[in-house]
Amino acid sequence: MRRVLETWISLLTLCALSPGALGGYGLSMFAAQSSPPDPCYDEKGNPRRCIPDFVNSAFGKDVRVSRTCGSPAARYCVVTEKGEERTRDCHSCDAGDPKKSHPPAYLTDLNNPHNLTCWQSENYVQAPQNVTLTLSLGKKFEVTYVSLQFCSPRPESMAIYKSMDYGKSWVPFQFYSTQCKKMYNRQNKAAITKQNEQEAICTDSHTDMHPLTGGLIAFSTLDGRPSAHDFDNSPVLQDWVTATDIKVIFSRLHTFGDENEDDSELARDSYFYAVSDLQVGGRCKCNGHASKCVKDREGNLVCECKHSTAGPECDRCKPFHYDRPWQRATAREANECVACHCNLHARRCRFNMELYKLSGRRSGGVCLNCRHNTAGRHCHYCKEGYYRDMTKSISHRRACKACDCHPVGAAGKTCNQTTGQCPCKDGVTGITCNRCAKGYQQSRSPIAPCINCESHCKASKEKMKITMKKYCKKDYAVQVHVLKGDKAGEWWKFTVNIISVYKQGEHRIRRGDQLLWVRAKDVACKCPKIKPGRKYLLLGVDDDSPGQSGVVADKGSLLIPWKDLWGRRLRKFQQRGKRGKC
Ligand SMILES: *[C@@H]1O[C@H](CO)[C@@H](O)[C@H](O)[C@H]1NC(C)=O
Ligand SMILES: *[C@@H]1O[C@H](CO)[C@@H](O)[C@H](O)[C@H]1NC(C)=O
Ligand SMILES: *[C@@H]1O[C@H](CO)[C@@H](O)[C@H](O)[C@H]1NC(C)=O
Ligand SMILES: [Ca+2]
Repeated sequence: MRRVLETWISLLTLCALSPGALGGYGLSMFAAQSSPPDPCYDEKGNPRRCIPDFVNSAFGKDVRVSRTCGSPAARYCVVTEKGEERTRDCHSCDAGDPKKSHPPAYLTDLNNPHNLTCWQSENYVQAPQNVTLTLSLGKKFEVTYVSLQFCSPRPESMAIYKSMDYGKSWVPFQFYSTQCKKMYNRQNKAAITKQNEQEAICTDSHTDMHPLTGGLIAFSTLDGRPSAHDFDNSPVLQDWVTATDIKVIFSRLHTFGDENEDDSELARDSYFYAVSDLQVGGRCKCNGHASKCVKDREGNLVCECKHSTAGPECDRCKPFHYDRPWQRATAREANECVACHCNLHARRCRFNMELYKLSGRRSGGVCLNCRHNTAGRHCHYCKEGYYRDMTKSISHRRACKACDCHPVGAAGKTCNQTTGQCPCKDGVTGITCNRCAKGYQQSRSPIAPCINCESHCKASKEKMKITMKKYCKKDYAVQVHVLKGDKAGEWWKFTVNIISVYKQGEHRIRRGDQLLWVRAKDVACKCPKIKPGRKYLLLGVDDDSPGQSGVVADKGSLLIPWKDLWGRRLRKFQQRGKRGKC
């Protein structure tokens, strides 16, 4: 009977929890002789669902029991049936004598059918009859069955509870009673529908009297629950079978009405609970991301997580693998966690649901603290002030180079991210804006470091001829000998000797040494072109000189290398001018 039941339970388990797992485990058993392949990956290395072995997770574990016989030592009698006759076989339970003790350890020791070891409670006739067995599994398991093999008659009323939080709170798994309503306020054998799959039911199916002793109570967690065949897609049932702890409470003995007989003292000696084997069949819960559970450094049982998952149940993604949300593996999809794409420039990232949805549920990772001067969701471009070095891949540590924009020549510090081109001021060129463009002259002005002489000097193009018209237009006309020149900020200050004065305007010009002021810009563009040691004819307009004294020449002035034959011509102009011919 027991063997048949176990087979039935195992089959149910395998069908419900791991479709296809039979084949998988069969394969790995054959391959185990060489290096065992990782069941969490296929031959090509692709991730696939993997599940720890089905085990009796109660085996060898400590069970806390509220009442055990033997302290003090007490008599108990075992009733056996031979045909119609019942006989009593009496012994002593003595916790101090190993041969006569029935400790809780016998609940989960090796179950040898030829030498049954039984835990046993005190004797009871009246209430209180509650006896509690509490078992901690040490971590979350997906429990397929809870079974108890009795040495005594099976209890009349009994409840199985589970905890998912290490014993902080308990929820009922299953009730057994001949009086479901009275004992547990539940209907006998209530129907389970899709709406109440996570509800414990009460049943009297255990009350079969045969055998009187040695009977089995086995609760199959998924039996009769509609979504059991679609376990992968039923979070409700996945939750229902999950437990960290199991508690069994025996609430009423089976007394068969004996307690009313004359020999009640004798009857009392045979009223106790005794169990030879408590089993909790299931798999270490790893959500399809581990094929085994191991002890960690602190001695706690944990899943050996694969598929880039982490946590005691592989119930989250491991750090830096947040490109999509964590999911349980199914038979069809491994649902492995995916690393964020950060081009080797970030060590941390976070998940963003909005981006994930926008990407068509493909990618939602956002890199944090991009290093190596990169920026962006995937650290995939260069941050402000840096540009891509196209000779290196984007994942290279030196993929981004500083813009290095010239402090004077550039209009800003941010260059074009692909070309590295800095924004240059007018007339400035070069990647970093470090030189003047063709046709431009360096001016040393920080505002306009390069000036276009061509347009700047337009007015002084046809300068080499001297006419009466030109003579008339200007305020003054002098012959100068340039002695030396000095830069003075925006200006050049030339010391000149005024040789002759042909014309003058409001500003009086005397012969002899004078200062001649010319804008630096004009000198840079060579309009006028002026060199110390040479003599020039200078025609200009009255302008306020930047110094205390002197004349000003600008781009509108005419500064023409002196030719001796001009002396006579200018005298003529001078006389005509005086006659009012201008
Ligand atoms: C039965 O099991 C008990 C406890 O493990 C042991 O002490 C005893 O020797 C066993 N008896 C036989 C016959 O194997
Ligand atoms: C016995 O256990 C049941 C639950 O199975 C509980 O409701 C009841 O209060 C307990 N009785 C005593 C006396 O502890
Ligand atoms: C950067 O330079 C490239 C190539 O000249 C150009 O296509 C792009 O528009 C520039 N980007 C910016 C922001 O100016
Ligand atoms: Ca045992």
